[in-house]
Amino acid sequence: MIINEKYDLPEIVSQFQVKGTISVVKPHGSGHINDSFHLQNAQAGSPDYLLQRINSAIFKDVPGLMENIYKVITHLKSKLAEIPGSNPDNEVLTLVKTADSKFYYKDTQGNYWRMYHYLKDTRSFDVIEDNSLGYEGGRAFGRFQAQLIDLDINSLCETIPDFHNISKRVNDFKQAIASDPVGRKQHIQAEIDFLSSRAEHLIQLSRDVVEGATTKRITHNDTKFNNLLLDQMNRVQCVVDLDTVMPGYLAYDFGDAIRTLINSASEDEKDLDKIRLNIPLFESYIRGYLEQASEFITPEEVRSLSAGMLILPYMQSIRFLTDYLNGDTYYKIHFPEHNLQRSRAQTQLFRQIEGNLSELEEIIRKPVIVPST
Ligand code: GN1
Ligand code: MG
Repeated sequence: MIINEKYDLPEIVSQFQVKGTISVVKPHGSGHINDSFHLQNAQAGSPDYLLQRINSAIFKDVPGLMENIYKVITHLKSKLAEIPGSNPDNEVLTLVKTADSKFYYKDTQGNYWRMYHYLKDTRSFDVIEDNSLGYEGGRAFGRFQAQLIDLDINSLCETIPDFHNISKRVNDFKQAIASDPVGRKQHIQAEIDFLSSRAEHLIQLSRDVVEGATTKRITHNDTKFNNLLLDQMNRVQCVVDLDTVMPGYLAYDFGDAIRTLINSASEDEKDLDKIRLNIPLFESYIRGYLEQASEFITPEEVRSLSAGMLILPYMQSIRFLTDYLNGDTYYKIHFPEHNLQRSRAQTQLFRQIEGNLSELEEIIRKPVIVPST
């Protein structure tokens, strides 16, 4: 029934408290780090499941990570339970326990696994065209942060330390350039020079406007638009990918969401001319976001948002290029120069945002008009 070349999936599935009979297993999603499988249930009335192998080379403390996710999910569900008409199990992920009541299973090869209920009839988008989706996305990530505002920030561990620390990312980049372990540096001097030319300014910006001026909150830290599951009416149903929910800065969640949403092309677009800014989508995101965030966001945090918008595509570009220089050890790649192509696309996006920054900042400063419906 379930055949996979790498993993003994029937054995792994049997470790979890699964109802019904799993008949079909399909690889799922476009994540760069973990492996995901959709388990289809043959028994009517029993749920489908999402089985994930957690990449423990990257998430080094899996028990801590799963503890975080459990706390976040429990908190979000309790918030939704207070809202009439909401359905916590549809709108927040539900973990499946193992036979010995844990939230992860370590197989005999040392791989870590976890399982969620699969949310049927939902979809996600890598590239968005419909402007109303920007508003939906902004509302969803704003509400996510708002709902976590009263969860104790000290109760969560850092699943990846220094995740959005730009100084650390620049240092890693410099180290990769210096050691050049697979001899790729010589072909990408122009890319290295451009990125190096912006490093000091962005580190300073992060110190002055983000880390030095605002405090940490519980943030998502991977606010790609495709981490939102939409229902059949294209309304956001659920925020997913909770692996990096931990203390962070609002500016970086905002910047990472804009990075994926404002880009008219995909994250790894080869044809750089296709990478343009979708300003109406940006406008609708900020409207949805501030509508939800207005209940907690400070003036300093609003001022920090544009810094996040510059820093995140830049940081993503150096992360991809660092991995390219290191021989593609971090992100999954689908062809040999994939990380280089990703980095070039993110640099192009960064250049566009940098070139249009005043216009974008003007939009952030516009007063938010809350729609009547
Ligand atoms: C990784 O695996 P995925 O696609 O959820 C990465 C994010 C990057 C993203 C780029 C733990 O996320 O930080 O923004 O790729 N996650 C980790 O698409 O490094
Ligand atoms: Mg992720």
